[in-house]
Amino acid sequence: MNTWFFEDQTKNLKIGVKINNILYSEKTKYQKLAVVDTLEFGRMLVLDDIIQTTVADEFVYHEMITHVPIFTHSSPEKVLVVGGGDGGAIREILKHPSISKAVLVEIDEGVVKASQKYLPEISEGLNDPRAQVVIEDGIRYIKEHKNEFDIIIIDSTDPIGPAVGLFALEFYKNVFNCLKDDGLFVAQTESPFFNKDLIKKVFTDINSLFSITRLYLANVPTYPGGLWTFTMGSKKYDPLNKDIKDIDKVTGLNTKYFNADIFKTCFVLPEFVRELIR
Ligand code: AG3
Repeated sequence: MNTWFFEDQTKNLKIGVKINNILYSEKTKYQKLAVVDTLEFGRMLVLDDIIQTTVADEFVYHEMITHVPIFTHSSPEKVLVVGGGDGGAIREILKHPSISKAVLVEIDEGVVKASQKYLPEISEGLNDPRAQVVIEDGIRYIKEHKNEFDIIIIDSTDPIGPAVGLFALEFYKNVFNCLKDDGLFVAQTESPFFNKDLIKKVFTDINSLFSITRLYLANVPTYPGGLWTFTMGSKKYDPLNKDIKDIDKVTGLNTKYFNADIFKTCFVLPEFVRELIR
């Protein structure tokens, strides 16, 4: 078979992935969902024709969206993930023994179900007794919970359709209020090549609410441009002041991307990215 999946990464750029077969597809209440078996990246979750994660490269994104905020905080116990129905972020969070509760709020139950069935190596953390899955609109959940979480992780889709509200100032205000007094949050904030205006706006908005705002980078080969940004808003802890010797002492994380040196260097930005947040 010689079948290809294409994602329009921008109006003028596509990524093509050769596929073995389509394992599952459905039209959920919110979006088109598919799990596809690819030759290069293994199984891949696709929502509305956009690549969300693949078995081969998911570790980069899921390790970086979780371990960076967790090590920035001194002693997190309660973590909330908004979106991320595949469960990859929850799996990483629960590698930390200090975490007593990890709540996943995903709007689309179809994503959780398909991931549990077809992507067990990504979703396995959802079976942990410390994990709680809530099928609800994250925007509403955050509005209704105040002063509750040490860390919030916004593991959203691209800023189109239902996810637009997850990149809005109004939402970040509610995130601020949902966090404890020393809380912090991280959002995935897209490509520094193709989403410049979004990154600028999000950074400015977060910076208007939180005393510390930091942007960091990781390389995810299946995302547009590869280079990917994450933006952190923090009430008290600054990752730049973290003593990375503490990170080296932690064992058992079994990460493939994240380590103490990466914690330090992911905040080192190339000139064109610095420019975006100046
Ligand atoms: N969240 C989606 C990141 C955006 C990918 N964008 C794209 N391929 N155009 C990832 C969910 C993984 N838990």
